[in-house]
Amino acid sequence: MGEKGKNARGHLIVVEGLDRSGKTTQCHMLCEDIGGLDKEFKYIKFPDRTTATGQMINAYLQGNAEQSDQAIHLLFSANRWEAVQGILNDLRAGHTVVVDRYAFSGTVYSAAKDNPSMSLEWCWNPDIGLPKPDLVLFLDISSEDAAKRGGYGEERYEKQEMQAKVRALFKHLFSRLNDLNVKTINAGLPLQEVADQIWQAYKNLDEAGPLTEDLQVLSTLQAP
Ligand code: NYM
Ligand code: MG
Repeated sequence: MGEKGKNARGHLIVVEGLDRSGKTTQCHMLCEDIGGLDKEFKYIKFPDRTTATGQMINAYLQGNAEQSDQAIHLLFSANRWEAVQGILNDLRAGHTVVVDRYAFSGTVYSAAKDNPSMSLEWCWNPDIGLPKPDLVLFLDISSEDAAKRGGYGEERYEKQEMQAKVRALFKHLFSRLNDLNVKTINAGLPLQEVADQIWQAYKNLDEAGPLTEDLQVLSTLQAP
């Protein structure tokens, strides 16, 4: 086990959750452990604030620019689409790609705005066709417990009421993606316990053997 055939691709692993759920810390711990196995990995965080779209997104999140709900939604999606070729190259080179937020955040944060012209389907559609993760780790925490962690910050969306909606929408969205491999982890547990559960989920994936089939893509939501 763990022996990679020449054409084996790497795993695409996405970590999702509310603000203050511990995603970034856990991504770093996971990457460190993957590196410890002498495996190549790549860490990507969305939004990637360094690109042209990312700078527009950053200005919006920090309250320094206005955008319509639709325009900012599509910018977040474009910020992922412009990274796709790089992700595919890494996966095909056999590297594990760990992604901090993805299309799932993209859909639920926008849908939580309750804009009547932006249904959940509308929000999901621009991300159809993106590489489909082999594993989604949903770091689940209540908005109350997340708020206790030093409080939410100053960025747009970092309000408890919004976060509570986002959490409910994450659960609803995952229920409409039955063929997605989602593992929900109680992110209210101590840091190391969360990390241990994430590591177990990663090991299960890794020990299932090398991946030779090509990657699938995200497709339409199933009926509620
Ligand atoms: N966010 C993130 C969205 O609204 N749509 C998206 O597509 C993505 C990837 O951006 N509050 C929101 C969620 C966060 C904010 O992310 C910035 P982070 O991980 O806090 O830097
Ligand atoms: Mg944040």
